[in-house]
Amino acid sequence: MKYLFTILAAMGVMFSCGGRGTASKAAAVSGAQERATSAPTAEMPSKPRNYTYRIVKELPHDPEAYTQGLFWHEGYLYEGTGRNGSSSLRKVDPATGRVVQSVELERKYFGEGIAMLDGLIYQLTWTEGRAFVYDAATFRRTGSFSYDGEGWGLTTDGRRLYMSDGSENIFVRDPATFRAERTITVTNDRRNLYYLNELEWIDGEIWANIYTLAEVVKIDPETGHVTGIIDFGGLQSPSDRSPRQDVFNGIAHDPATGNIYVTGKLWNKIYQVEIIEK
Ligand SMILES: [Ca+2]
Repeated sequence: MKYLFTILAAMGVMFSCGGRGTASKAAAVSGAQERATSAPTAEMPSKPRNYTYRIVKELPHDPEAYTQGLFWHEGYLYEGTGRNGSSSLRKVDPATGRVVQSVELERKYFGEGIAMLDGLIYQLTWTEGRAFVYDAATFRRTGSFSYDGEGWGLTTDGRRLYMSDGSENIFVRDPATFRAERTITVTNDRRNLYYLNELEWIDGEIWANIYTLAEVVKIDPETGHVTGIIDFGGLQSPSDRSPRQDVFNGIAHDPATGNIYVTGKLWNKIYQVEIIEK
């Protein structure tokens, strides 16, 4: 029942805000409803731990940035933005929110998740089946790969790329070829978990936004089991909300400090947060 409610809530958000909701997304919701009735997998994980958060610091965020990818590297936030005609890769000074380096995507591309590995930045596109590769220092495009299906979130463990496509699957890809070597199917203690969106590799686990929810799940990359659920409800104060903003999206982690940052599409702030077990 709770799952049905979640699906209905997701549909409501999708069709009311119009963000990236399309006919294909509606079809995905319908498909997920059908799959939700299928039998659970044989080996069910234990119940995930529940977490909440505390805001440590509020940072400025460009309210025109439709955040689709976010990571931290050596004192800067890197952001991939979406929508046709306003998709970009940008390097941002976190203290001021100023964009210090950027490159635009051609109008036909809708930018999605980003990740940095071995001096290169990879950027997905939503339905165009193309991943762009940039020199991380110059933002010069050095190549691209094609892939099947949609591109949503992207992260890395420092060796491989981990990519979501809005389904319950995360694909482990070879950064040299973009070939999918392994598929991680994400499950909690009751069912498969769909709409995995923006990703972040944190301390040996994959953290994933669930599309349309202010919720992040922690995933064991070996088993796909959800080990924890972080509820980010109430993150924004009412005065920080704007009528045109879209859903919660974007997780970044600074491995040097352990700091964690989250934001949303067209939000005016990025929040440094501490995660607390309930
Ligand atoms: Ca991220």
